[in-house]
Amino acid sequence: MALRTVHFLDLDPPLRDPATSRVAVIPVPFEQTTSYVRGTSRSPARIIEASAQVEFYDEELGCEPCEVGITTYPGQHPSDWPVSMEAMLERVERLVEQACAARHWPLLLGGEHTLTLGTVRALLRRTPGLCVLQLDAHADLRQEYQGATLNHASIVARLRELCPVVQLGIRALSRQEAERIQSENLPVIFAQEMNADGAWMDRALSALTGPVFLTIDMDYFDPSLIPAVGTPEPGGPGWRDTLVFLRRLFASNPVLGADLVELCPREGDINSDFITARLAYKIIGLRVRQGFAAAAG
Ligand SMILES: [Mn+2]
Repeated sequence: MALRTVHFLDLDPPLRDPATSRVAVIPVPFEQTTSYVRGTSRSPARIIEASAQVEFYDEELGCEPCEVGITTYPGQHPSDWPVSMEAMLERVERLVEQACAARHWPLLLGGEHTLTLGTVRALLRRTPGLCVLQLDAHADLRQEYQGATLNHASIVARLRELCPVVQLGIRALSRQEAERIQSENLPVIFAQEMNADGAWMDRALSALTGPVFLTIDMDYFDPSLIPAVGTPEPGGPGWRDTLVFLRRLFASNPVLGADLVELCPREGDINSDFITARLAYKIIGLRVRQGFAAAAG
């Protein structure tokens, strides 16, 4: 099927002009190491397609965040991308550097979770105190998985070699991962701790030690909300609590970029694609509310 929309929100040219846009949507349709249901490489194109149906007006923010300009980088299709992991990571690194140099706030659409490593490498060069906030059902702390050290199930183990990682919504992990979390006292908030009193939000926010890169594996959400993921895990958080938390995050911490990864679109399920597009725009709106400095940012 030919996709109708190649620009996030299907914006008109003035609102997606790279020269004036403050936000870049960067598609990364890379998939190599997914272990259960495959298909996340189709996700960037499907999210962008669904985004054409998202309202420009944000009812909570009371504005149209797209007025800051949102440019969509090319490369939505898997055939546009290299097949090797290292080449993918190098390209992601270069694109994020390019985005920062052009004063585009980067929002990456995956693709498998490994791409986060390329983004974090690029951002760390500019901001050595960076820390990562991961929303995910899975701890992803395996030293290696299926013979590879660079794998979607090992991504947080690799990120932790570079910078602190705070983990939220975790509810699937191995005994070894659980033991590591305990013995190293890692900042992990399990889904079962995310009670209505909201104390987990304070804990998560106080664990962040510097400017934040936000990575959201879509399997973080309960599969009743987002069924289209490769490895669905029951008992996940919902939309409203997560939005309350993200509002607090953006109100209290500089957020230098974000990615949404591991959506695995399915025929007949438009909810997952649309909700992911909506989340992408919500995150852009929250970033817009933080404000962009006139000269740099
Ligand atoms: Mn996951």
